[in-house]
Amino acid sequence: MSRQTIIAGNWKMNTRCESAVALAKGVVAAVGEKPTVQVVLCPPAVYLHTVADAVAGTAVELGAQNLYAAEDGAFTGEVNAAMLTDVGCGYVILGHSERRALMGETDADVSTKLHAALAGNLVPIVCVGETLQDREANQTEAVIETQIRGSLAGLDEVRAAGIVVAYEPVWAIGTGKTASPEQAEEVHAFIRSLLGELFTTDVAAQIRIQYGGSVKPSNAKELLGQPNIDGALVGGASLKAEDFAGIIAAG
Ligand code: G2H
Repeated sequence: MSRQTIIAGNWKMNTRCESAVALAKGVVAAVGEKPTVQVVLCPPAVYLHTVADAVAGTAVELGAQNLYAAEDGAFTGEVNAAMLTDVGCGYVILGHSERRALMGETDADVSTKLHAALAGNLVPIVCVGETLQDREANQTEAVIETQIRGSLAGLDEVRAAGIVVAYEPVWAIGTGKTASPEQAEEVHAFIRSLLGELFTTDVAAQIRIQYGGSVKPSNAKELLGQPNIDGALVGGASLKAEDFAGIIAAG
């Protein structure tokens, strides 16, 4: 089963109007007209529209960093799936460890958002990952299994095939520490076998699993060369077009 590599830039809470446009245009220039990998930019919500304009008519796609799982209504400060598709998003990151840690997002919240994303025609990028404490206590697989089962609760096989999972070990996020290709591959293979249990092996073989956590041009090739690593969710290194381009080239 061949899965198209997907490289997504998670800009987190960075950039301003001008720098967001410059960065998006820099990525567009680096990517060219027909990239062999899929490239998605996830700017802050307030700049989605601006970045949508900057990438319009190019191969670069747009994603959001979060959504609120409700129809329009009295939800001050929130943004729903319909609004995200309205400004051109095709993807949405869900359950990033920063949101889990800082905003208290639970697996149940992620599952609710997942269904809202799918109902709104957005491809969810569902993030899971263990802390250093979990890893040192040999709890990596148990933690990942709980997150996957909870975050994907209620998902049927047909829709499951189209989602993206991002494995992001919390200890590797923004720390400069990267999981070794072997460490990452071990967890990716575990996730795929778990997805096979939850759905079917055929569906599991279609689901793309990205690695995230201090991905940079110097480590991307080895990570992306692993059989179960189908892309990267890139934070810090997505904020410089040349670094992000280096990662795309490695895919
Ligand atoms: C992990 C990643 C992007 P960074 O959060 O999602 O960030 O590449 O800075 O570790």
